[in-house]
Amino acid sequence: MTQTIFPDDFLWGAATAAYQIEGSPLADGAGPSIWQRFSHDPRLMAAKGDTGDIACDHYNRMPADVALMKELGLQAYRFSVNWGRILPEGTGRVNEPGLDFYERLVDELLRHGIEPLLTLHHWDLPAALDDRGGWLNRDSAGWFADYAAIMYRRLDGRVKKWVTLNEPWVITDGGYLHGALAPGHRNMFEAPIASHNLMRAHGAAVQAYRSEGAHEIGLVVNIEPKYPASDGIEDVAAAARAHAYMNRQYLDPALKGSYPAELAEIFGEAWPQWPAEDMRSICQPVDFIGINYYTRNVVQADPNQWPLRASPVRQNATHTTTDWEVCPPALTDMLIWFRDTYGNIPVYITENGAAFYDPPTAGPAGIDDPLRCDYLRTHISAIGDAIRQGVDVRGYMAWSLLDNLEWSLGYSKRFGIVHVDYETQVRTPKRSARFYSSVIRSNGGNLG
Ligand code: PNW
Repeated sequence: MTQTIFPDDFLWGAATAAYQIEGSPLADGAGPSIWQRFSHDPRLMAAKGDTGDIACDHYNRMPADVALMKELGLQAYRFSVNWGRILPEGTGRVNEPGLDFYERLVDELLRHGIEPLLTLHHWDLPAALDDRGGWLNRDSAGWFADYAAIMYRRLDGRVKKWVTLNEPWVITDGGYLHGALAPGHRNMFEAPIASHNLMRAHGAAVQAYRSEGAHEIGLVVNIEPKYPASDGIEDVAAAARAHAYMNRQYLDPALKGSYPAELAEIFGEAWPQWPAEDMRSICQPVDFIGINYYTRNVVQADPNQWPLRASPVRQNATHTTTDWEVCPPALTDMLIWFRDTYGNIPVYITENGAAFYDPPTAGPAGIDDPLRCDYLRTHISAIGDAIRQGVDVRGYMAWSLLDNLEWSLGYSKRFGIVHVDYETQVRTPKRSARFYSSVIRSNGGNLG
């Protein structure tokens, strides 16, 4: 038995999101989401024809999927709730069969000794709310807090770890600035408003939790460290802008109550003056921050790049099939930066993983995915390095339990530690799943 730096109660798990795995998006009275609309629109969806209609059919196969989690030895499972299953119109009337599904999921997890981490919103906004302006409507903070309170009342106690939003940066950058993700807008004036309302929604849901719930709640952000391509002041300033835009835009208001000054520089006249009262309502004490880490960026100044005036410089390194550089040491750097900037708030790595091509058929030992095994091993080691330097990391969730719908890129990008055959819905653990099981069994003592 080798030594481990991971605390005894370190939580090892895997993550998914509702629209990416569930299928049956309109079953049992659910209302459509913006992803239902977006994926069915060939003008918007990059992977035309791929939708969440069936996905991994998890909605119908949930008990077997939980049994698989148990077989792999997972201690925790991070999933998200599709808001439109609970409130088909986004507000008002509650749809009991939708609530029942998540209640059954939570009970099944607990019966197997697996701790649920529940994300309230992972991008599938009810379409009915998009019709009222979606995240551009100031009322969205109240809509979200009302929905959140319904979930707290039903599940708090059984669920002890709650996440308000998954990756507000991706929602606004993809959904409102560049249009690659739902709802597919491309508008520099909308992006800051959507971001701000998302953060108001986060703050309102945390406040509602303090009156309804008794356990832990936090925010999940994606962090991508930005390194300047040279020591030149232009590149250094470009990296600082990229860092403020992607990494500090959400953490600063949530944890410090202010936005980075660079945002006004980036957005110019599209950046409003926000009321001080909004900033106070956003900056609510949280119990943890969830960090999703996939890659880093080396950044150079680029006057043609709208609106950041910065662009990434491709490195000579292994890249995943989503073209993300594999760079584990940047994960250690980022965790230390987080602690030094915001204080030693408990952190969960709520997503980390990689899309790689898997061999077309399974061999005798299953599906061999050496690059994904390496990715997991080196990134978990990088977290160990941060813990050794005093960062309070409490858990790790591999992205993803299952191959699934990679949003606008469809089913071609496989992030799963478990392979899904989309014709038969057969699940086959890849070698990375077996490797990860051994990491869990040894509490990270087998990393070498
Ligand atoms: C995350 N980026 O998305 C999401 O939380 C998952 O639903 C998704 O499947 C996973 O990562 C893999 O992509 C991200 O451009 C999308 O930096 C884009 C970025 C980061 C995270």
